[in-house]
Amino acid sequence: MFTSSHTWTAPSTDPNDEQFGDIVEPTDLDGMDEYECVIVGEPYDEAHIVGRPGARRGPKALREALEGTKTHHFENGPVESIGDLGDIAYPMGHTVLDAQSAFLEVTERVHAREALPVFFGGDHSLAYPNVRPLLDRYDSVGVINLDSHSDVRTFIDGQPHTGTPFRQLIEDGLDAYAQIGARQFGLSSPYVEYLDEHGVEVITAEEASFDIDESVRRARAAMDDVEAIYVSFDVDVLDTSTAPGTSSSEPGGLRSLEVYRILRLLAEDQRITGFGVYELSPMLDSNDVTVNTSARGVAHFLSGYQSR
Ligand SMILES: [Mn+2]
Repeated sequence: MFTSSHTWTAPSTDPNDEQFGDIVEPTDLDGMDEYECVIVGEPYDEAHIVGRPGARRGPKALREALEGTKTHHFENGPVESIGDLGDIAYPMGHTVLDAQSAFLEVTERVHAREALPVFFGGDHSLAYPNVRPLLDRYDSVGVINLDSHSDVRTFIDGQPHTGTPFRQLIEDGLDAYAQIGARQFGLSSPYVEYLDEHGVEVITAEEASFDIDESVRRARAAMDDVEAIYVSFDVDVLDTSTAPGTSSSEPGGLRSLEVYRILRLLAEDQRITGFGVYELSPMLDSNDVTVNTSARGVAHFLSGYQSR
């Protein structure tokens, strides 16, 4: 079910340094509840019917960047208690529907445990299997998606793809959906109508950049009545200049500092039950800027979560 994909080692030779490579430990389904948060790699990118593949290399790149990142946050202290389940093994060459079902069989077992799953995608079609088990486990569930795209498109040739996961979840009964980072001129009118019809809270990148805390307040307000919240971090929420290493990079996006504050504040919510990073494509990257920026985003989320 899992392949162990990475041996965590800290590159620093200074004995005073503590990096994620020093603290992340391999674990399995039976042992994962010894940790507060557990990494789950998902090296899959075959849902790029629209867009370029390459996100299958995201989990490895995220682990490598994170292991050399120091654990200390000035206000929250050091991040600790992180396990790594390894990667969910799935062969290539199947339909996206089959892939989502196969991932779902594993994510159901991960969500059945107490530790917070931290999914390292992979393309954004994985948000469906990563969130779907929560709909059965809680009375009401909301998603806050940091993304330039809304991902509520219709199927193509009967298949889901990277642009469909939140429509799939809404149709399965997702109670609340908020998007932070939507781009002007990035979405077609029929999809805007769909968002309006389903009461989705859309916070543009411009609004988020203008007032980060107000944007977080709006996203939280949209989650007012839900019992469980999943946060999805599609790295293309970042501006093209900060994040060229992603399939569908969009201009007019957020800076790294803005995304870090949003992630950290959202993670402090007591109802957080899952987190995922998506669409990191190292082959498209320039000087590892997207990889390093995204890994630091993971650190901020973990820090916020552990400060609750
Ligand atoms: Mn996106």
